[in-house]
Amino acid sequence: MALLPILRFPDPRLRTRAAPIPEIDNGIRRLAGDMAETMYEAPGIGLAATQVDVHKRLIVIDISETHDELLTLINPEILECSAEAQVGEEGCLSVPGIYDKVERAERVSVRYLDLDGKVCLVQAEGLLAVCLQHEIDHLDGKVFVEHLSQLKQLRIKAKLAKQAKITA
Ligand code: K1U
Ligand code: ZN
Repeated sequence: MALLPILRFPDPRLRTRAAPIPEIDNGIRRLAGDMAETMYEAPGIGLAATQVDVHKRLIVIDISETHDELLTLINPEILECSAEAQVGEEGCLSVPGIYDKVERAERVSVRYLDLDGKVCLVQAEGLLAVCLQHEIDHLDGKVFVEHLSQLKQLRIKAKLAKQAKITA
C-alpha cells in the first residue's frame, strides 16, 4: 500500500472528467487500496481518484468513526435524487482548511460496481448522501467550492495562494 499525493485546488487537473473503468484488474484493486489508505491518513471521509490525479471513475468513502465501513465504488451513477434538499458544512482534502455550507439532495440512490465487479445499489441520506454527491462531483471535474459564489471562490483562491507562499 502507498500514500498518494492529493491535488490542491485550483489545480486544473481537478477539472478533468474521469473515464469509466472497463475492467476491474489488479491495478484498480491496488489503486482502491492506496486511495483508502490515503483517505484514512489525511484524515478524510471520502476520496475520488481525480484527487490523486488518476482520471478513472473510482471513489472510496468511510463515514464511520471506527474506520471499518469502507465503501469502494467503481463507475458510480446517481439514479435518483430527492426533491428535498439539505444544507451541510463541507470540506475537501483538495481545499485544505476551507469549510462552507453547500446545498445538496437529502437522499440519493447510487448504482456502482464493487471490487468483485458486482452491481450494487446504495440508498443514502444525510452525510453519506452528501459525501456521495461530493465525490461524484469530483469525478465530473467539479470541486465543492464551485457551488459557492464567485466572491467566495476568489477569497478561497487568495487564501490558498497565501498559504502556499508561506509553506514554500
Ligand atoms: O473529497 C474529499 O476531499 C474528502 C472530503 C469529503 C467530504 C467531507 C465533508 C462533506 C462532504 C464530503 C473530506 O473528507 S474533508 C475532511 C472531513 O470532512 C473529515 C475529516 C476527518 C473526520 C471527519 C471529517
Ligand atoms: Zn473533495
